[in-house]
Amino acid sequence: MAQFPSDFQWGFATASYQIEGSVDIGGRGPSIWDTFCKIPGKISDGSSGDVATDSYRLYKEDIELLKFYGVKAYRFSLSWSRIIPIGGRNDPTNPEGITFYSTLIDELLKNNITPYVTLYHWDLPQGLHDRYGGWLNKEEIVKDYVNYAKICYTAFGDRVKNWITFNEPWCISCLGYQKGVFAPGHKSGTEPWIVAHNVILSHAYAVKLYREEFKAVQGGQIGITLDCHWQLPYDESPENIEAARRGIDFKLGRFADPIYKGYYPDRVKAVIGDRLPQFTAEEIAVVKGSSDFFGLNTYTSQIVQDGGDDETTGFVKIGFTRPDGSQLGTQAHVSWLQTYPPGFRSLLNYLWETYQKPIYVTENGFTVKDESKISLDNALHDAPRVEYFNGYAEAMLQAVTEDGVPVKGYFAWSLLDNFEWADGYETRFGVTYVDYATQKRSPKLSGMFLKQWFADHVKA
Ligand code: PNW
Repeated sequence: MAQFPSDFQWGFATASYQIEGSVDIGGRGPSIWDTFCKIPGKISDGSSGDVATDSYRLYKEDIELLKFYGVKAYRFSLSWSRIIPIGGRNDPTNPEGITFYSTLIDELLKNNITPYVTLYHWDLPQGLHDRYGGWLNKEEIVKDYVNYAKICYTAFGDRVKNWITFNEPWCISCLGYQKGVFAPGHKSGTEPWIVAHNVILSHAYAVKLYREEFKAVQGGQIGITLDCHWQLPYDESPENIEAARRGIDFKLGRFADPIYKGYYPDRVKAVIGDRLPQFTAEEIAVVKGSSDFFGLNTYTSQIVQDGGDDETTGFVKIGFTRPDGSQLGTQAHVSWLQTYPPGFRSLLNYLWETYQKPIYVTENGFTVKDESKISLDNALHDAPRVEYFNGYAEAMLQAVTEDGVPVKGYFAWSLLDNFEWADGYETRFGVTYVDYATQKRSPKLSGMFLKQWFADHVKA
């Protein structure tokens, strides 16, 4: 049987605002997501992360679950406003918040689970948004983010050896500042490009600091996580083949090309023109080569056609229907996701050919249609999620063992059902069912499946 090498990492991913709750406990300051959830109509079920899976209090239960699934690693994110409640470089830190994460890290290590820590998974301190416009203000935000990163390296870097600076800059900029469906809910043609630029710079200067002041002593690695779905042209027409390339550049290349190659993609420059900020020579020298690995979040593939009016996609129409009317795969609870494992293998090959960095799949997962509406017993028998993970895990194994792509780790999204942003709690991505009335956690079949699959497919 084909297997991954023995040092292959696997586990589950979560994010602070989606699981912690306790938003005004332990000295935490508010984040832009606390504020955003209070705007009527923004969250489909009117909910928020106020309680979520209550993991700030129940983190030991979460670690028990991780042990039960037999993981080697766990990816979670830090809440910036738990560590620095207002957020800025001259604002006080919160010792209680630092102790919380320190204890979590110790407990993981005690159980032989390697922490993979994301510094920023979308919950900007509200204080910085109010003070100077948050991600829109280059001079301030880069310095404040680097200061926050420094506090984290200092407090946790003796034990944390795997750092992820940002989760999904595309979602931060396009969903937060262009479509307005994520915090802070802006709708603008210029802001997403400014925000994306400032996120790239914040990432790069935080990596520079780690490499110059911490890496030699702490010996860790640091990189960024980008999100991308594989794009298949609708047909063989030159316009649609070109649309698929442009779509990948607008989703991924706009971040990956500066970071791994040192420049914005031509296809993006051609469309965005002078709305695309420029890097100074000094900045681009810091940005180029600023990630030790390729962190990838991927959920689906898309069938694309030239045209439409959506700049976030690069003026590419996205669907799942082939010319003959057939669907790409099994439809998930959310409209943007269908199961298609071959696209995952293609994407892994594309990333390795294009960027030549070892890959960590930092998120991959599925949400079963109507899982919130069926009985607990039926929800626990999540066959479509098992089918999804089986297909994606096999595709990744083939990419590694047959195609030679260096995938080093895999984190399924998610350990638990949790607060699914604008979709609230009805959309469930967990391999563990959460009864929100009692906070009782129950493993689903998919969790059991992954436990067995990785036990079988990673060399001892
Ligand atoms: C990711 N899309 O977000 C996030 O990193 C997670 O926090 C989230 O829970 C997970 O995927 C599931 O949605 C995405 O519209 C948000 O294509 C939106 C999209 C993809 C991923």
